[in-house]
Amino acid sequence: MDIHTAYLSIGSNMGDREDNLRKAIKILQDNDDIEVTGCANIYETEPVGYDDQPYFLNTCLELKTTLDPYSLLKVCQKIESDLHRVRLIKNGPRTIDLDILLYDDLISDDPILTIPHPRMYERAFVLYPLKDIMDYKGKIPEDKSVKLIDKPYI
Ligand code: X6L
Ligand code: MG
Ligand code: MG
Repeated sequence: MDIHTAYLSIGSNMGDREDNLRKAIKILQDNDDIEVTGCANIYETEPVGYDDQPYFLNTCLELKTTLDPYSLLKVCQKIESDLHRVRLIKNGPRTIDLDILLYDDLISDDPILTIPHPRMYERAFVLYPLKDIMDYKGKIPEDKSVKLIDKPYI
């Protein structure tokens, strides 16, 4: 079975945000088809897309996986439902959000799963953690909406 490299963005802005991130990472680590090979710092970030909601904690992960992109998406969606994500407001608060940013060098414009993630290169809350775990060649603009949470992680 081929082993693929994927990068995920994770975010939470409801309940115990850090615990939600950790629970999601633990579920991924416990999946026999996934190995978590990189874990970025945690950042506290201003909400984007819908202003009237709490600040997020965001991070990114590097995975090695035998799953194809759609099976990986299913795993992410199951984690969102297991951690009680409820969709009330578009772009609104959520206990957990897992987005597939990159999968090898795949380019897919399928509306169900667009890879690379269509807005990732504009979002400081994605780029700051991502640059912790991959050698990102692009320039990352300074952005005061993203603050490193300076403490040991896992
Ligand atoms: C105009 C219209 C401008 C829509 C921006 C931006 C929509 C971001 C959705 C937008 C627009 C999104 C997070 C977040 C969201 C997160 C932080 C999204 C989906 N998720 N803000 N906002 N962290 N800081 O994980 O990314 S909603
Ligand atoms: Mg998202
Ligand atoms: Mg999402």
